[in-house]
Formats: sequence, C-alpha cells, structure tokens
Amino acid sequence: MLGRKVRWSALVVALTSAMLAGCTNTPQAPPTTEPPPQSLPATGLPQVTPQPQEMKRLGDDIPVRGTVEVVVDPLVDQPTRDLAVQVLTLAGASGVTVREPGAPADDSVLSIRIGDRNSPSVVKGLQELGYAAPAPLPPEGYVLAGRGGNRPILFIGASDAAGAYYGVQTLRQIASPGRISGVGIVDHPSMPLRGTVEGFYGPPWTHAERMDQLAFYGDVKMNTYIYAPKDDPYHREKWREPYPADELAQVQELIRQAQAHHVKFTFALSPGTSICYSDDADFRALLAKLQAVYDEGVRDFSVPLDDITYTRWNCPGDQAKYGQPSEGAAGKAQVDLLNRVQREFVDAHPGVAPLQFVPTEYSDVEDSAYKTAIRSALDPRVLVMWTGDGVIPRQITVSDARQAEKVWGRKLFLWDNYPVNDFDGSVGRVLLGPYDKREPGLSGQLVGGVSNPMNLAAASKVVVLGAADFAWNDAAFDPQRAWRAAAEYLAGKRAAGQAGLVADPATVDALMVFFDLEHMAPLPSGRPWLPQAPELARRIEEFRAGWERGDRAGAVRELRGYAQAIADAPEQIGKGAPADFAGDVKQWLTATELWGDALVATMDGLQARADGDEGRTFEHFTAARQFADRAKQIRTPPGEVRPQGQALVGDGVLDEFVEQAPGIR
Ligand code: LTM
Repeated sequence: MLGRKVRWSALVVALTSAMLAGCTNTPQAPPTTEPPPQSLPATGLPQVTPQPQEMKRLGDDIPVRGTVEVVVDPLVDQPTRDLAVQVLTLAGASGVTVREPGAPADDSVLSIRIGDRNSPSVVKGLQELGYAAPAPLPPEGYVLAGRGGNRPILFIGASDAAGAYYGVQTLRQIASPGRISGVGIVDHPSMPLRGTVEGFYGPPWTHAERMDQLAFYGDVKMNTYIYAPKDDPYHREKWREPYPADELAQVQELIRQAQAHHVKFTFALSPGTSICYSDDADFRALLAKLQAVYDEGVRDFSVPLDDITYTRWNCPGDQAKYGQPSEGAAGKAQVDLLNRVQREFVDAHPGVAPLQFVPTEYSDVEDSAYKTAIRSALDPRVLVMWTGDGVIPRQITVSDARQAEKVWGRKLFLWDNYPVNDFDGSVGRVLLGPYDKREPGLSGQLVGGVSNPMNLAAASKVVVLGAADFAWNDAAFDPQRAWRAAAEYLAGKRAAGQAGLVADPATVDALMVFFDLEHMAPLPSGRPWLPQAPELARRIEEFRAGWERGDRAGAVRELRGYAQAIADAPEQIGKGAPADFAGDVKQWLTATELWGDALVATMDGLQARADGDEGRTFEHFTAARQFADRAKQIRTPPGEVRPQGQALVGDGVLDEFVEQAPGIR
C-alpha cells in the first residue's frame, strides 16, 4: 500500500513548503538606517549533527541583519536555494536575494557564495579564509568557511549538488537568531549510502509520513530510502500485479520529494514467496513492475529475497532446471534472476544504480552452500544486504563485517534492524534509545547502512537521527550526543510547523526524561541488548545509597524531583514536540504520566515514613499502587504496533521500585 491515512505530518510539509515559497527572493525591506555590526564575539563551536569531519573556529561570528545576498552556481539546485533563503530569513535577514555570479551585485550587508568547490571565485574566497588547496573532496562533500570582521564573508564550496545542499543544511545548524558562527568546516560522508528501509511487518507508513520522512532525511544528510513494506501486498504477495494508478501517482510525488532532499527513492520488489525462477513470464512480470516505477522516475531498485522458504521450489520447472531443492540450488536460481535483472534491466536503463538484493541468509557470518553459490556467481556490482550477526544483533562490529565480507565476497550494505518493533520480543515497546553498539570503523567495511524503523514513523526519528550521524562520521560518533541531538531536533527544528533555529530547552529535557524510560531495545527473545531506563536506575541507586547513609530527606528530595519531571514530561512533550511525534507515542505518554504520578506518590510515602507517620505512609503507597494499576491498563495503539500489549514505560526499573518501596525502612 503506497498510502492510506493522511495525518498531521502532511500539514507540516504543507506549512514548510508554504514558508519556503514565501521566503524565496523575499521582498527587500527598506534599508536599515543604523549600520549593522561587522562581527559578533565568538561563542564556541556550534553543534552540528551529523558531526562534520573537521570543524574549527575561524573568527568572530557573522551578524545577520538587513539584506543578505546569496550568489549561487548552476550546481546549486532550487531546493538548496530555497533552504538558504529560509535559514537566512529565520536568522534575521530582512530580505534575501538569490542570484547567479555575474549579475550585478546589490548593496546587501552580507553576501554568501555557494558553488562548485573548484570554481575560481569559490577557490579564492576559501583561500582567503585559510582553505588553500582544494583538497580532494569526496562526493556529497562541502567546505564551509565564514567569519565576521571588517568584511563578513561566508563561502560554501561543494563537490556536487548534494554537497551544496548539505553545506546549507549545516548552515541551518550554525545559524542562530542574529548570527552565523564564524567557523570552517570540511565535510563529507563516511558511508556512501545512508538511510532507512521501510522493511517492517505491520501497517506500512502513510503517504504523508513518507513525505515527512524524506524531508527529515535531507535534514540529517541521509541519501537513501528503500520502499519495502512487508505488508504492502503489491510489494510481496501480489508482486506480479501492477500498482493501482492512484498509488503510482503517489510514487511520483515521493520521487519529487526525495529529489528535493537529495534522497534516492529505492523501489523494492520481493517476489520470493511465489516466483518460478525458470519461468520467463515471471521474469517479464518482474521487469514490467520495475519498468512502471522507472517510468515515474525511480532509478534505484532492490530485490529482497528475505523471509522466504528456500528449500522448496514454487514450480516444477525449477526442479527440472536446478535439481532437488536445496540452499545451494536456491542460491544458483537467485543468482540467475539477479544477474538477469542487472543485465537486462539495470544496464539497459541509463542512470539506474547497481541493483540491491537481500539474500535469504541475511543474518549470520557462516559460510554455506547458499553463500558459496552467490559469492561465486553474483554480478560483483549487485549490492548485498546483511543485518549483522543476528536478525537483531547485540552489536555490530568491524570484525563481524570483515567476516561477512569474506563469506559474501564483497563489502555489504547493512540492513540495521533498529528501531523496528514488529517482532514478538518487542511487544509493548516504542524504541527511543540511543543508536548504540555499532562499532566505529564500520564505514571501512560497509558500502552503507539503512535503519529499519518502526511503523511509528515520527517516533523512529530518535534512533534514525543517530544512525544518520553514525553513517556520516562513524569515527567521531558519540551515541549519547546523537541521542540528545535527536531531542533537540524534535524540540526545535520542525515543531508545530515553525521551523526554528533554536530548540526549546524545557521540551528537550522532557524528551530526554521520556526517552530514558523507553531506552530498552529487545532481542527477539525479549531480553535487552540495551538496558531499560539507565538514568532512572542510576538515580534510584543514588536514592538507596542516600537513604541507607541516613540522609533520608535529601535522598527523597532528589528522586522526588525526578519523579515530578517524569509526571510532567508528557504535558511538555504535548506542547513542545511535533504533533506527529506526540501522536505516535500517545499511549506511552499517558502511561508515563501515570507512572510519574505513581513515583511521586511513592516518594511522598517514603518521606512520610522518614517523618515517622505510618498513617500517611500507607495513604501515599496506596495512591501509588492505584496510579500503577491504571498505568498497567494502557495498551499500545491498535493497528500501529505489531504485536500489541501493555504500553511499557521504564519497566523493570520504575515499576519494580514502586512495588518494592513499601518495604524500604
Ligand atoms: O531483517 C530482514 C532482512 N527481514 C525482516 C524484517 O522485515 C523485519 O522487520 C525484521 C524485524 O522483525 N526481521 C526480519 O527478518
């Protein structure tokens, strides 16, 4: 299903586009009488996510006042120009003009040059700022340099159109009201492919959610979205049947949105449940389906063959051609199919990227007859996906990826099953933990990585933002930093359609409290590979130590403050975070408020006990139990999370403490 429900995120997109439309070449404000300051004292290095490869302070900040001129090469596409105008307007420009070099200069207070890294005026400008030789810059790279002073200047030199877009995305993050940081940045991605695969079981994302996600990927410098929802019948069970016209029209819209944000819309078709490898009619049906979306503008394709039975054939013809069913025979049949798709479709269509493929054995590093068949005969250009050592691995290491490269005979493309929550072990959970346990250095072993998110699209941004940071610069990756950056993104950048440059601190704090309570990431068994609520657990430990030391009032005061923050977080998130995020996690927020109330009542009970008032102690503990009982009744949203259950919040930490507290003496 390429789309069903329309949700609030469509509004964000509409508002943002309206804003962009309104901002481009904004009418000139009357010249300000007072000359603007030429520089503003430096204020440390700004936070940019994904983290740039190199960033340093060049001088004072650049004031943004009055009119700003943006001089762009043809390399800089319209969405990048629009974004520059939007950012500068939000930073305080009273008007922004965009022109190509050579046109007469206007009397703007600040001129910003964005262009090809090698164009003479960009080279000269960057040289002036200390970036002498145009260092070889990988694809999607950019150099951004600016400083205030007598003559404030800012240059962005890019390798290509994507690099220019990413340079302006960085400008968005180094701009704040009234100023742009005077910094120099040399930047490029560590992994060529970075993004998500909508590859989960359960209700697929809506069209509006996909539109919003594609814009988000641009913000976090991801360049790949793979369309592969398991429960879209036209993707898997009914793979031979053409998409209905209205759904194809939506594909067109998604492609345009993807292009505007420099994302490759990758179309996946998964024929493995019924394909007859030896039947030419099936091959033609597959090609026809790919051709239909090619005609709409898709240039990236995938054939996933995961989660199928490969020890029986779907037709007698395959037995006749490949022999008795076996893993090795399945490998040979799949190789024939994929090589033909690469040769007869990909190679025959200029501009189409090498084919992608999810093997049936996708989650281990052991050699096998199946992998041998693939390794020895699959076209070397075909990208092979792999989930790590395990469908939901405890960690993904460089040595696992090296071993995987050996058995597959090529570097792999990571299908990262985090934060997906479609399996039994994840019942009741929304996964809002940090992107963690992926080893720096993986960029040297992988061609890229895509995260398989939850069908809660907006909530998935918490982990996906970390995945974006890791894929861009795994060497400098800090899970906790990226985690907080996700809260800041949600609390500021697109909240309520008001794309702002500053995150609301109260909302960031509330989100961090909430994320901690949904930190747990489960293995298929339900056991954690990331623990639950580490911050709350640490505070409970501190409480116990203080209580035992005899500082009962101090210990209660500290933990009660945090309990109140838990109880208050949902209201703040409802006010300050984007409505689609709050909507996705509504049930968990309801439960969080009740658990927060339960913890507050528990702390009041402990204070009463410290005061020696057992009557009031009993009353507070009774209230705590009642709040907890109500919290346990809250269920995950029907139709969104598969499988469903109690909306879990800080489980094993918060609930245990509330339960055990009456025994604390
Ligand atoms: O991981 C892969 C390649 N396939 C499926 C996904 O579709 C599914 O979302 C995850 C998590 O349940 N597991 C899979 O095996």
